[in-house]
Amino acid sequence: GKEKWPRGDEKVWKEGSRSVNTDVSSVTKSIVNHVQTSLARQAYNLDNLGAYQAAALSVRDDLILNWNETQMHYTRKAPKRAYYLSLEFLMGRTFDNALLNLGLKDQYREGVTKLGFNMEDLLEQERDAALGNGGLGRLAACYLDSSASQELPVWGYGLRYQYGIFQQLISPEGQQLEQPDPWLAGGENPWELPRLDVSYEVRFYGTAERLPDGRALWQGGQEVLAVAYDVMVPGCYTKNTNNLRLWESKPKRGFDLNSFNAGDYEHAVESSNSAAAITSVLYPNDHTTFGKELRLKQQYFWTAASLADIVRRFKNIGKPFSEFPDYVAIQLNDTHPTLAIPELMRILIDEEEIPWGKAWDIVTNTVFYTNHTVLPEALEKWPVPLMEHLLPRHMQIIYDINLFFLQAVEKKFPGDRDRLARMSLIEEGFPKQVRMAHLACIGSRKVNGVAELHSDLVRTTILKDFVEFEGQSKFSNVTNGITPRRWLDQCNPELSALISKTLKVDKSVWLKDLDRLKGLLPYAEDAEFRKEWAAIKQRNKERLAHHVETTLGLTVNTNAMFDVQIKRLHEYKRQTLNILGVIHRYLTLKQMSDAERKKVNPRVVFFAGKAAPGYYIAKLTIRLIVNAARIINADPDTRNLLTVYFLPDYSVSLAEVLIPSSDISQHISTAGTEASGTSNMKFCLNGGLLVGTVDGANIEIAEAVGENNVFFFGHLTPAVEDLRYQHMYHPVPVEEKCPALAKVLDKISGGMFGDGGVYEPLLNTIRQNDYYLITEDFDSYIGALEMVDQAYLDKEEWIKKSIRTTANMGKFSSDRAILEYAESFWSIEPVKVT
Ligand code: CGF
Repeated sequence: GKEKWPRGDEKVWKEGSRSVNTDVSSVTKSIVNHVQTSLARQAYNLDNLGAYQAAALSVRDDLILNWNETQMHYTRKAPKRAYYLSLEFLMGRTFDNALLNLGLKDQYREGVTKLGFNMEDLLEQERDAALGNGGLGRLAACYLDSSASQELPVWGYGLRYQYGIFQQLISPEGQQLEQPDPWLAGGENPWELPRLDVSYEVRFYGTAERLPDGRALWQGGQEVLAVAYDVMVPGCYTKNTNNLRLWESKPKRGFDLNSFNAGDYEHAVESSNSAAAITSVLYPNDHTTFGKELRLKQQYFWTAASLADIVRRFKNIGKPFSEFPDYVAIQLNDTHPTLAIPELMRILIDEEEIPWGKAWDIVTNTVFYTNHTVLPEALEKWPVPLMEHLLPRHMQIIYDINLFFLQAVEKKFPGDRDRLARMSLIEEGFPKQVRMAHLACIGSRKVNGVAELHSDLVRTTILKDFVEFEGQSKFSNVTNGITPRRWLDQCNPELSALISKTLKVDKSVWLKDLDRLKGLLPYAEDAEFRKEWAAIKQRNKERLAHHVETTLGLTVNTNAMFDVQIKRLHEYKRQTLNILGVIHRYLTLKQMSDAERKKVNPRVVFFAGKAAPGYYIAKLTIRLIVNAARIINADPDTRNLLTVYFLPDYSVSLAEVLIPSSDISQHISTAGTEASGTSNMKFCLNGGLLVGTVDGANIEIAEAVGENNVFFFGHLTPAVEDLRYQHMYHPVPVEEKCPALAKVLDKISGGMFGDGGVYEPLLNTIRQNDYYLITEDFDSYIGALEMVDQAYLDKEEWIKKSIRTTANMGKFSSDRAILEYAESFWSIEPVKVT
């Protein structure tokens, strides 16, 4: 039945309420209104930044309307919801994305033009929200976009860091320098709603006293406040606008009055600083954990606030806790939020007075865990003494979980002490450590990896014992995906338009049903279509060249093949292999006659990516790239044929310009080390071909687009362990194993790119035990690049490959991935806002 109007005159309310601005004149009115009132400015003194801010505020109004309606609708319907807990959300810019998802880009472009501005200039004003390191954080952002677009009731929970990932500068010597990214310093962030009324107290330290009834009393220590900031996440061509709730830490009472009275002003200010410090900075490490107390504090602060919020929302529905898993699914993005498991146990047992067994049932039916890496250095462990100190009650709960768990293991495998030691939540040693992946695994209903090969490796290596104990069915795979909204429609508008025109389908349809791209396949045979396709690639190259020219003052040869490797700097990703390959190419070119050189296809190699500030070898790789580029680009013999650029400060926005321009991109990790990779998908979706190892999602991409459209090389995963063993016990010098590589290394040592001594530590990683198998894969890598050159000579055939690649990328939409999570894990359904 119709709800009773809550207050006042319904008619007056209805007359006063507005709807989303959909025509140009209401858009311009709204922008002008924001210029005059929100910004207190006028046409006379309005610059691009001001115009962007006013336009953003205008879109923000629209988002708020949809967001409000969506949240109200979800509350009324009370469906089962899923919560995506991620310490990183690498959102990038919002303005363009919001306009496209709302279907308002054209109206805004026209409106902004009428007001005397250029849309592209305004888009450039926005600063990236860079609250993530790389793939894991960007995946979370894609999943939010897909959840909203598929009208799924999903919320994200994260932290509102004051400082996102550092800004990368490159010194003249080629050193990476880091600068803080105070992304909020510009004032208001139009894409978030501060919810100062939504806050929770979070406790650290203190004592936990066990009570006879199984509960415990945790008291004392430090209490801080978690305050909510809501980021609106618009779906594509739907009203559904989901929520990303980010927590900011605040001191509980602002200042400690007792300290003031005691004349201890400094102490009072200090404690407020220490509360604020919790969410001040994103840790800039991808794949390494350092056991820093502040990082553990961040993890607990965020999981505790999120769970308090989730439990409160559940209680509002008025159902008994036994039904909690029917209303709530919690996805752990990696082990970072694993404390959600003991925290939910603590809430259920200590606060809701639910007995242990029932509480454990609730937890293990609610929580799901995604693993993103099998690299040993990335598997999170926390020292027991630190846990005991910071979270005394949680440590008790972890010990109890471990006790029950090991009893069950012992029952199934009597007397197998090695197995117990391997599976325990506690790793023996000095100090003892809590193994977070084990805790995440046994506390979850399902565990998944992020690509087929990776999920197999999870099952057969790091969690093998757990599969033997709990059975196969708990362990599965969800191959990662990317949102075609940002990674095609937004970053490559011309290609998007060509696709709509060719398929004769509106983009609102195919962008949400990406398998429709298959309809492009017959057009690979159409010469006219190929011409259009190639022309768009060419214009995207020019767009990148223009960007490089305006930001770095460098001229790029747009007639060359664009060869791109952009990702975090890491030994396993082997940017080193790439730059050594580039130097090999340079040496080969140098030896050629003029006549031979005439036959060579020009190539421009782009690198971009950040290294963790403490990762010495990765930083040396950057230095080698920059210095090699300096010498190579200046050589008149070769510079028409080979140039190299390291583009500083890689970001989502830079990726949006780089990806559509690439002819070929490199995904060349040592087999078995890259869990999935997601930029590989972005390049292929934009018609770039891929050179790569048989690793991560490369394998599934090749299955989808056809192996003849991918350039594979290198040893396969099963060989890797054996090769490493040989390197350890039967080393063969590089000169013998791979003379071509040895020559390259000698040139570097000999000072071709500046003082060779600088690079010795990097070169020694290859000469000594070569853990990432560069010597083993070098020849086949060079072979693969030659195949690329060969294939590129036949332009028409290359374009066909490019078209077929895009056409077959439907599987890699994050819509497919999120629907797999929704259906097979979370059991949630779309709730459309009408
Ligand atoms: O997660 C990664 C990425 N570096 O953030 N991992 N972690 N941890 C993997 O290495 C990538 O292969 C993967 O694509 C990404 C998202 O699952």
